[in-house]
Amino acid sequence: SAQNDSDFLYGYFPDDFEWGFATASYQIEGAWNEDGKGENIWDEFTHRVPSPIKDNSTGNVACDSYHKYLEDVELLKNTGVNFYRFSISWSRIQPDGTNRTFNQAGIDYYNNLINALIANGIEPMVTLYHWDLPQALQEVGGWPNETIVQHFENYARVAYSYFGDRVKQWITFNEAYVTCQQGYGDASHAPGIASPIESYACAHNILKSHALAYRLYEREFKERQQGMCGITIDSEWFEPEDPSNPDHVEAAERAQRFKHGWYAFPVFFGDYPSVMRELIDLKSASEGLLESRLPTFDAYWSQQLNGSWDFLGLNHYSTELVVPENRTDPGFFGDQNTRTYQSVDWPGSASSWLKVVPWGFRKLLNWIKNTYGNPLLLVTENGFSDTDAEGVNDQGRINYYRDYTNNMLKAINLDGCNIKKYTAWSLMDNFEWANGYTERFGVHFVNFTDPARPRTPKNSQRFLKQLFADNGFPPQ
Ligand code: GBH
Repeated sequence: SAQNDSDFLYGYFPDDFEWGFATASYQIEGAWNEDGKGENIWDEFTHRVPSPIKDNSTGNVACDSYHKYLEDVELLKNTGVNFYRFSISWSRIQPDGTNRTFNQAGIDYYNNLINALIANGIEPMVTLYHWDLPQALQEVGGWPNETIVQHFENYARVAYSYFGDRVKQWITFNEAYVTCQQGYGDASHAPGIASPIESYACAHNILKSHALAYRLYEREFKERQQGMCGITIDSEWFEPEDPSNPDHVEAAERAQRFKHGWYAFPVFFGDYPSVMRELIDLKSASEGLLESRLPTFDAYWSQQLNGSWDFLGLNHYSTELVVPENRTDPGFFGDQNTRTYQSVDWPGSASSWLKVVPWGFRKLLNWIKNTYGNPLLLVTENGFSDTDAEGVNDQGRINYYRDYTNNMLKAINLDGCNIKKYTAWSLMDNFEWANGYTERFGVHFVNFTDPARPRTPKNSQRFLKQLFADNGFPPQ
């Protein structure tokens, strides 16, 4: 069956396939208040008392990549990558998030990093927004306030202008789902505001911001700089609990459209999935609301959004089983009329949500191919967590990478999916958001109790180095 991973596929990725690692500014940089950087929402969130973070930690120092970026470039070079995906800390270059402020030291930092990458033959891939909103913008309402859309376009212009001569891969947003659902839905992430309304408003303004940033690049930079701009959307694979039951199959498709389609349908088709529109409108009315909790795009915004991609970025980690369930709890989960869970038979990781289900990756890649017309897809994150206990002997991570990339190979070579890059999360252990330093995702071990933050290659670093060098799995 498709769910049987024993049929390992030997063979190679296409000749032009590229490999890299991803990180994010708040998770690695540290230097939270150095050289003119403004405060951001993760600084504010992690500094709350009592701490909302599992181990009470912060990203104040993290991997100290603000000072150690040349070492990071060495690690990348030693692993033989084609590219490096990192994100820009918005408040490092615009301390209050608007055109009223500008910080040359922040520009210098990213210029130095980009130049070091290029000097070592590593292509930079830049994410504009990986969750660290300037605090000043949060204080006027953050993503749910529409005025942010113009500020994001202005910020994008600064980034394209200063770095676009050398950066050819732009990702506007990393996982807007997490920004909106963890930031405003369950409030486990900054800014920690629980609200069934705000998460949809947040998504709406992020989508508009993406559209403006994409159109700006297309209009003023693309011809001269010859780069590409896209968005990274995260999704599990949603598998029906009982694939022979049409109601389960429909519920799984609904879950897939709510999670991935919430962001991707506007970008590919100019509007939310109709199943979201129908269900949320209906539920809003039955709650006695005068307007739907799901906002509407007018013709202008629909047009700006429609086709606002040169590639689709995908972050994928795990799979969920789905059953239909009539629900009345307002918000993203209740609105779907589904219940999801993970099988106890699936191997785990250090993260509660991350079960190892390699065949789900192949199914999701095929769903994307079929739903959006086989777009150019870049896998912008995929990875596995363990703890201090495993140290550098991370066989679980090796198994995960082997089996997930093998399913991607099947998706490309057997199913015809148009995938051109694979990005492993992550280059090194780092600040894992609400879970602090208790979960490790790196292929380099970082000692967070040592002020020098030494990085040590794990066994998985050697595994991926070989995979990258071979560009596949040489027939045995
Ligand atoms: C990605 O999120 C992020 O882009 C990256 O920054 C992060 O370090 C990496 O994955 C690993 O998590 O703890 O049960 O409340 C992946 C999506 C969002 C999935 C947060 C887990 C928390 C679930 N993740 N979510 S829970």
